[in-house]
Order: sequence, then structure tokens, then C-alpha cells
Amino acid sequence: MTKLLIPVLGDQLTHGLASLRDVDPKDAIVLLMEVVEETRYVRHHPHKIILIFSAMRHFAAELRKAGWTVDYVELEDEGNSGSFTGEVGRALERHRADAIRVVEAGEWRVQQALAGWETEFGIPVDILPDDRFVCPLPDFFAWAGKSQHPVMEYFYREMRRRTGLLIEPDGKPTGGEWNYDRFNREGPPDKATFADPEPFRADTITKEVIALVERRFSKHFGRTEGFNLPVTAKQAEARLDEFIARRLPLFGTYQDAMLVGEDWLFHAAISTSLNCGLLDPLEVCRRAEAAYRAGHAPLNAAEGFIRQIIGWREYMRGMYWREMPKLGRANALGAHRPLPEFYWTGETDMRCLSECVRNTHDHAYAHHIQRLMVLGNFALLAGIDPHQVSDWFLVVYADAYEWVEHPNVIGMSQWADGGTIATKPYAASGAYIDRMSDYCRNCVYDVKKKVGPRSCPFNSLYWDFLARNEDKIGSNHRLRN
Ligand code: FAD
Ligand code: DLZ
Ligand code: SF4
Repeated sequence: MTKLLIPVLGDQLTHGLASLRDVDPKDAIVLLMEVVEETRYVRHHPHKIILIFSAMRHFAAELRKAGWTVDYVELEDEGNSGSFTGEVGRALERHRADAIRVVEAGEWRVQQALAGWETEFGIPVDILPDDRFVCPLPDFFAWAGKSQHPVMEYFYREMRRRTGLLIEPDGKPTGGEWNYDRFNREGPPDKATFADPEPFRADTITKEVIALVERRFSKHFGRTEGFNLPVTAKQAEARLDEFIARRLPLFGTYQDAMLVGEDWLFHAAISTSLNCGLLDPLEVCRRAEAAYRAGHAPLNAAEGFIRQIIGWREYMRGMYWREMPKLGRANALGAHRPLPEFYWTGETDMRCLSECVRNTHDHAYAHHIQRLMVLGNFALLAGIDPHQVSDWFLVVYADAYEWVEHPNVIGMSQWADGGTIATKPYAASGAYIDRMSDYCRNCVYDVKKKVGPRSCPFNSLYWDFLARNEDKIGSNHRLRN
């Protein structure tokens, strides 16, 4: 009888994971490993480390309850080698396992390590596709073909047809159109009640992990205070319920809005749970569709939300695996300036930036438009090295993994791939930020001024960006101004 070792990585915390299916728990050891290499390849925000360690420990307890034998290696266990490969090697000796079964890694760098295990350990290693995504990678590659610019919108329609989400019995999109984005560009509401995500009470496991992270990672950007991320599937479900009930109805309308002191607005705050496996993307989309069909949320909200998940999220993952490793080195605009210090301190008079850095520091979170049109836009306009920008995004957000961060940052936001992911750069002057937020009303700079004292820096940077890159961005002139 073969004795299987099943390593489960920190973003694979799903009970229906492919490697845990069709195996008799009696014939297998499940291995979860806290390893220094993963905590240090970038200096993650403390909330992210708390999230992963606490969720891993909770998941291990749930697996044991379900009858699995779990070998859990804690970060400070004696002899911890500090790497996935080192810990798999040690576990093979401990358990005398004669085969490994593992789900492919989310990140290129980790997948390279997994691919070396068969040679390293001299036993069969079965690497299974990660079927928690809606679109299998071979299907994505087939869809994208050889196209230089596979367009997200067409991929998204494919995913709608494939899943049947918001598709009528005659095969047509619900409401007659595929995309209701034109209803989703409202500036900030004058009056609105924002229902911030409900707090979870930290249990003993989470408290122990917080103490560990304070001891070991207190110098990282961010803080341990205010940790409020779901660490179990049950908590993630509760966060989703609360979003559907209280925030989904206005999600679409105010999706792009930004307000001083409002850190979540009508966003879902579920990306950390989707990305480490506590929520299933299709299930989440079905919930949004059901809310629309029950008359609880309008079509522009449900469609806009579903598009983010089966459209953008799946497209970004497909593009990551299609474009790596060259995406990791891309710098089409030849941008080489260092990242300004205020990305770490928040100390700048530019209110939009100081506010988005504060939000990021406090919660390891910022919503899409803060990331794209403030933090990313400034770096793009100022000519910051896209790899320094990418490292910053990987450090500061609790939902960041290379597979989703690289295409969003290096591709969409910094246009360093030369337009493979985004046809035109997401470059905008202060006018865009003014339209979508109340930041400018609370800023020492004058957003209406293009030159002279107190003129908004985004304005001069925007025109300089266009002039500097005319040969590269050509007819994509006057971008998102
Ligand atoms: P909502 O706004 O409520 O959206 C719902 C869900 O849609 C999200 O949870 C997410 O799973 C999905 N989604 C929306 N947009 C995208 C997108 N562009 N790519 C992938 N999924 C998307 N998302 C990450 O998960 N990790 C990252 O490291 C990350 N880095 C980003 C960097 C930049 C520069 C930009 C512009 C976007 C980035 N995103 C990233 C996408 C998006 O900003 C976050 O998914 C979102 O802010 C998470 O918050 P939410 O759950 O409240 O999302
Ligand atoms: C993000 C993270 C951190 C901080 N620590 C660990 C860890 O100690 N053990 C682990 O299994 N996973 C961790 N993770 C998540 C991994 O980085 C993630 O699973 C890989 O990047 C996927 O390729
Ligand atoms: Fe940002 Fe310019 Fe507005 Fe100030 S005036 S908040 S710098 S866009």
C-alpha cells in the first residue's frame, strides 16, 4: 500500500482541494508548513502573515476533526528548515512516505520548487491542476491563442456562457447586455451609510499567531492591530453574507468612488478569502446572481461584481501563467526611478496618496481604484521602476500573490508589458481623482492648476508622461483624463 504525503500550501486551504479528493485518509499524511522563506521572500504586512498562519492552523484542526492525520510544522519548531522543499524532505523521512501528491502552486517561483521534487527525492510526485479556478489553464491558453492582446471582455463572455451566470434560457445575457459598466462610474455619494465589515473576535489560535507575528515581524510595514480578516471558511461565509446583504446593492454604482476615512465603501472585502481558498469563486458569484434574481440587488451591481471574479480574476491568473517568466522582468517604458519614501510612511502633502497609504497601512487593504488610479497611477506618471512598484504591492496587501499582483501591477497599472494586458495605460491627471473622490477638497494642492505654486503634481506629471512616452504609447494619447 502506497503511503502518500500531501503537502498543502498556505493558499490551498480548501476542503475540496484536488489532492485531498479520492484518497482514504488512512493512507495519507497531510503536511502544512510554516516556513521562513515564505514570510521573507517579501516582507509581508503583518496582517497577511497573521491571516495565513491562523488560517493554516484552523484548517489543520478541521482536517484532523475530519479524520486526517496532519503533520503541522510551526515556524519556531526546532529543526524547521525554513523552506517548502526542506520541510517536505524532513516529512518524507519522518513518515517514510513513498509518493507525494500536491496541487500546483499559485506562484511561478514556488511551482519551480515543486517541479524539482521528483528528482530531489527520487519518488513519484503527482502535481495536480488547481481546479478551484473557473477556467482551467489549458482552456485559457487555447482561448488566448497567439493573440498579442487577448481582450478580457471577450474572455468574460466565454466565462458567462460556460458558467451560465446571468444567462437566460435562450442563451442571451440577462437584461440583453453583457456589461453594465456605464452605470458603475458614479463619484462619491454625498450621503450614504457605509456598513464596514463586521469585526471577528480573535480566538486562542489567532491570539497566539498575533503574538508570534509581533515577536518576529514587528519591523515590517503595517501593524498587527485591527486584524479583522476571516481565518476560517465559516468566517469567510459570514463576511460574504454581510456583503451581499448590506453592500452589494450599491457595489456597482460606487465601485470607483473614494472618500477620506472610508476604507471599504461598498466593496466586498473577500479577496483574501478567495485567494487562500476559504471561499469558492463560483459559489460567490451564484450568491450575487441569486441576490439579483430575488430583487435584492440591481443588475449593474450583480453583473459588475460577477465580472470582477469570473472575468478579471480568472483573466489575470491566465495571463500570469501565459506571460511568465518574462512578465516578471518587463519594463516596456524603461522606467527606472526609485520608489518614493512616502509609499512607506504616507508622509506627503498629496492627500490622495497619504490617504491610500494610510488605508493600506491600517488594513493591508485598499480598493481597486485606490490601487489603480492613485497609487499605481502616480508611480506610472513619475516613471518609477515597475519592479520596485510590484514589490511594494506584494508586500503591503493581504490578498497579494504574484499570480494576481504581477498582471495587475506590472501589466495593467504600470503598462510595463507594453500593452499586452491593458490596451492603453491607466494614466490620469488630477481631474480624474477629483471626479471620483473628495481627496482634492481636502488637499493643499489645487487640482485645477496645471503649473505654478500649489498646482496638483498629478497634472504636470501627466503631461510629462505623455510627452516622454509618445513614441511608445503612440495613438493612445489623452488617456483617462
Ligand atoms: P471588490 O472590489 O469587492 O471585488 C470583488 C472581487 O473581485 C475581489 O475580491 C477580487 O477577487 C476580484 N477582483 C476585482 N478586480 C480584480 C482584478 N483586477 N484582478 C483580480 N481579481 C479582481 N487583487 C488581489 O486579489 N490581489 C492583489 O495582489 C491585487 N493587486 C492589485 C494591484 C493593482 C495595481 C490593482 C489595480 C488591482 C489589484 N487587485 C488585486 C485587484 C483588486 O484591487 C482587489 O482584488 C480588490 O481590491 C480586493 O478587494 P475586495 O474583495 O473588496 O474587492
Ligand atoms: C504568504 C505565505 C506566508 C507568509 N507564509 C506561508 C507559510 O509559512 N507556509 C505556507 O504554506 N504558505 C505561506 N504563505 C502562502 C504561500 O506564499 C503561497 O502558498 C505560495 O506563494 C503559493 O505559491
Ligand atoms: Fe491628489 Fe492632486 Fe487631488 Fe491633491 S489635488 S488630492 S495631489 S489629485
